[in-house]
Amino acid sequence: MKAIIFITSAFLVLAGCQQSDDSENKVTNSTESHGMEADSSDPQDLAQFAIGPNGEYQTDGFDALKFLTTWNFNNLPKEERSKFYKETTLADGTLLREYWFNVEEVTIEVAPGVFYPAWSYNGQVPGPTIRATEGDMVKIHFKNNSSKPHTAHFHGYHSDSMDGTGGVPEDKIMLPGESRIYEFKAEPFGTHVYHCHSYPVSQHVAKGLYGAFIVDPKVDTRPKADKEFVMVMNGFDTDFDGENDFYAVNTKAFAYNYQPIKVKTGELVRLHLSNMLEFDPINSFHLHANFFDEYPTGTKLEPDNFTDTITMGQGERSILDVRFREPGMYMFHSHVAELAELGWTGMFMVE
Ligand SMILES: [Cu+2]
Repeated sequence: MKAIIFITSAFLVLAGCQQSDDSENKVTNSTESHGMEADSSDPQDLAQFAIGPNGEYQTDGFDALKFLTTWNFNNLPKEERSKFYKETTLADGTLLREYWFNVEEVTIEVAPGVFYPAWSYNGQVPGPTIRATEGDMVKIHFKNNSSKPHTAHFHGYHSDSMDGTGGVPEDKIMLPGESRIYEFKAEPFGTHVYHCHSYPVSQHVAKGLYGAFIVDPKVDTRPKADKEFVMVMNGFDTDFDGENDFYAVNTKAFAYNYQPIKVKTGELVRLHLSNMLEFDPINSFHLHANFFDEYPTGTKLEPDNFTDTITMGQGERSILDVRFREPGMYMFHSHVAELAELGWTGMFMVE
């Protein structure tokens, strides 16, 4: 483990030292951001400097481990949560789930000591995970607190005025400082995504405006999951040349190498996996020493596939169900090896 961490840290810190001349899109290195002294010419120094005592790196406040199991702001204390999420039962018995989202420009840490000027929903990339049950009403109050026009386009059924593309006049693109509401019924059940659809969409997605949108089936005949994890595959073009320099699941390169995902033998682990990677046409997910049931898009109650590797284009997603037979450390990564080497690699620690 230590060897893997050292090699990957050294490599990615080296890669992150590329600097852009574009002042608006400037990537800061950790020396500037922390205001502490480190010799940026020595990748080992920077790696030690950036990674915490438990293997974590989260100087931007984004905890990749917590993100796995966070939806509907369930990570926040009750009072704080009520600022972002509210449930109301309507007169006809329908559950209304309301969300409050802000579009904000923030600096995020995409690899130890590598900072990226992102565009975000609520200050995080991926944005907050929305989770509803089939038939619920979902209402999102959006405010654009950034300097560019943005939207939110949800996959799923909705009217054209709620499409988040500006395709009809009622479907308002939010200019800086503007607000609007998106409202629709949560359907069909499945693991979906949402993302900004302002133009150029490639830029708005690459900068970080996307998240997971899970709709659980009303009647669920699948085996009950013991643990569920949200995984959004993504990447970051930190030198702004139109190609990604770092790849990950849930933003932080190698995060689940530093902090492996803990599960138990025999329990059913359900992954809600989606691909929001810009610039690269193909992404994939491969699990070592095991096989999983795949429910493509999560829209059926029976798996369509039993495999150890799946391939996805942007916007595709799947539910993956897996049980581990033996304790141990099990790697998962993109089977596009270049992506794996540039950050999209993690570990399950099976106990
Ligand atoms: Cu946008």
